[in-house]
Amino acid sequence: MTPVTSPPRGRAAGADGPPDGSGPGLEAEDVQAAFDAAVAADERIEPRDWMPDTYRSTLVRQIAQHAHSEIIGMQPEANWITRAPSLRRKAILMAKVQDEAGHGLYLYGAAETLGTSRDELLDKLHAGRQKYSSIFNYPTLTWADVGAIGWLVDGAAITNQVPLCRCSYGPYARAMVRICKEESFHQRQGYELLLALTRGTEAQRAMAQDAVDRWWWPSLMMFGPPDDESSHSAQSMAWKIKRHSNDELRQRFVDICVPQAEALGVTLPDPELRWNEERGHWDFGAIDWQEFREVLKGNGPCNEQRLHRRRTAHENGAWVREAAAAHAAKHTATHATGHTADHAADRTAADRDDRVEPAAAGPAQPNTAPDTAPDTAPDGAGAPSASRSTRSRA
Ligand code: FAQ
Repeated sequence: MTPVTSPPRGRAAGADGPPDGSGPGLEAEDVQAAFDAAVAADERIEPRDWMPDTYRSTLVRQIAQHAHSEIIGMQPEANWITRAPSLRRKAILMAKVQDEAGHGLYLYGAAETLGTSRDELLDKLHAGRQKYSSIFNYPTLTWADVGAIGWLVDGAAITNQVPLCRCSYGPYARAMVRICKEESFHQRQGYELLLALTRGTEAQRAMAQDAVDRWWWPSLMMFGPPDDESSHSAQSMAWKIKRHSNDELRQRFVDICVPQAEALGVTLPDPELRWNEERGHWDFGAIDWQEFREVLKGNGPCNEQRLHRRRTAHENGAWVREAAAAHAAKHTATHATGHTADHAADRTAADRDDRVEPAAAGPAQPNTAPDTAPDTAPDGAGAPSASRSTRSRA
């Protein structure tokens, strides 16, 4: 493991106190002040840094919901893998669905750095105690839905998630860099799929339009409730977990989609859509928030089916987890009883790749994406952040 060259924020150099900063080095006000200063200076909070309990729990809540969305989100599109119209489309769709599983893994890994386990989070999902995105409770009725999901759902996901590449919590921000790159590809494949349909036969054009009609409004709901009903936004924005409000991102998404819909040759199902010269944005009609609330309560068209399928997949996968655990135990025992030259070489290579110290209580970092990448993310809005080694610490 790469040695930590500077002490984690919130712990005095050389102090042996607990990682919450309450040890021999610093007073509670000092660690809070160090945390506040780091957030104000746009520095990253890392797993071993002191952080307020509510910051930690907010992150666990959001990252867990996000991770659950990625893996539940595999279901609607996986529904079409066996019926994809060509080998090329099937290969693309399989790769996309696999990517979503990967996103779930990065995100569960990021949540683990906060001291929670993947098992615990999955138990909460399966018990209905944690949410996943409302969007995945709608059915995929035709092949065109695969295109509409790529264009609109992945498009909304990117609009929401690119700013998360600059989230104040390091492991989440770094996971988002890679996720956003892949989501960009997903969005383009959806657009290209719809374009093929709108340039096709009359029946294909009608199928594309019908899919857009059904996915447009639920996609706008993905951004969350309106700002005046968003319980977490103000605090999450103060902590720089969220960088923009729900309504700001929703508006950004509408502005991006209107010209794309025109280029595609589809109509967005909103008679109130019109350009507002004064605001410099597209005005759009009222969202049915009652429908959103019903979906969140579990009454969407597919809530029951999605959770049932997830629980069944988890139960059916028990033997894989047991086999993996047995393999890991065997591997650990081999290491304990004597290093072969090969094992030692493997370890050295792995150590070189561990760029960031893991959480004191949690497993290793979810990915090794470079720390600087979030600030070069596609929204281009990020100021460069201080690197771990140059940052001044409490
Ligand atoms: N669905 O106070 P706020 C994807 C809940 S990934 C369900 O505004 P916050 C990739 C919210 O949790 C899509 N629940 O909350 C893909 C809270 O409930 P709680 C997922 C929602 O956290 C593509 C309550 O309402 N993306 O699509 C929703 O500040 C294709 C009050 O709301 C993320 O998770 C909703 N739409 O803002 C995969 C991105 N909206 O916890 C497969 C990260 C709100 O108090 C195929 N998350 N709620 O019980 C975020 O950016 C934020 O969490 C928001 C919500 C913006 C979603």
